[in-house]
Amino acid sequence: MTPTRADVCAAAIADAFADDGEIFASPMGLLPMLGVRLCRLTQNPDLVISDGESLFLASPPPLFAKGDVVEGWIPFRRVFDVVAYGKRHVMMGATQVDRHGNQNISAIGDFARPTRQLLGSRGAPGNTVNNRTSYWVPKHSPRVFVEQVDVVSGVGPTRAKAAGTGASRYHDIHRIVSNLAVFDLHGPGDTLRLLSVHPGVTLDEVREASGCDVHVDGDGAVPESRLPTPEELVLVNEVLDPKGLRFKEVPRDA
Ligand code: F8G
Repeated sequence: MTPTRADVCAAAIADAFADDGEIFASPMGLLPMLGVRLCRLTQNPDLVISDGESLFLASPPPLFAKGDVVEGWIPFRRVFDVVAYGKRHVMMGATQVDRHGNQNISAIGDFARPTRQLLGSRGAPGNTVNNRTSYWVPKHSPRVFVEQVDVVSGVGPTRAKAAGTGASRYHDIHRIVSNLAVFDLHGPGDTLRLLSVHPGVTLDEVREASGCDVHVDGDGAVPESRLPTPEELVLVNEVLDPKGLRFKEVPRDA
């Protein structure tokens, strides 16, 4: 089985949850859900997963399929409790994400008269100051990776530190995974740092697709994101996503 770009993204997302231990994983979106379920079946069997609505599941079902064994109930009001005490790693989307790790899912343009109204900030503020938080970007482009977001929904490290220990003590933007590469925020001054480019993607392509500077450590040689193992490929293709739903988000021929 030849790994596709979507499979590489799923493996990169699984790696982002690999060292979390027994916490509540909250993937928002298709590839994040696939990567979290892959991680639960391979690297982190202690990861607590849900059906994305209100049920904790004993084992990860295929994407959008009903879970067979329910372990618990987690309605929205209880999610807020979990958000408050932090045993959670959420991977949200990001309509915009900037060089300082701020995320926008709220609106585009001037807040008083936005050119586009989006989802709203939802759980992003509380997530980023209380829990480990990661982002998934299915279409890496200069309008997503920007110098400064139009509205701060998810808070980056510099703003969290400026707001004081209440906002910075548990702040942990862990990974930003896009269809081109993997990043963290350990560049100079807590800025975007390129960790790996997906196989077939060049550093120049990442730079051209980013509307802000991207820090690269050392001499500029960037590792490649790892390929999924044969076991992971079987799990993705035959167990978790046999219908190939992941290709709706990251095309098979990417
Ligand atoms: C743009 C851009 C851009 C898009 N720049 N323009 C244009 C300029 C585009 C379109 C138009 C629309 C804990 C918790 C919660 C909960 C818990 C508490 C959360 C209870 C749950 C509920 C709650 C947050 C989770 C996410 C989703 C983040 C995304 C994407 C999308 C696409 C996939 C949904 N850069 N981009 N445009 N939610 N969002 O040309 O213009 O804007 O664009 O954690 O909720 O309250 O708290 O959305 O947008 O993580 O992932 O936004 O609407 O389809 O159509 O792409 O074409 O109309 O002209 P979309 P899209 P036009 S945690």
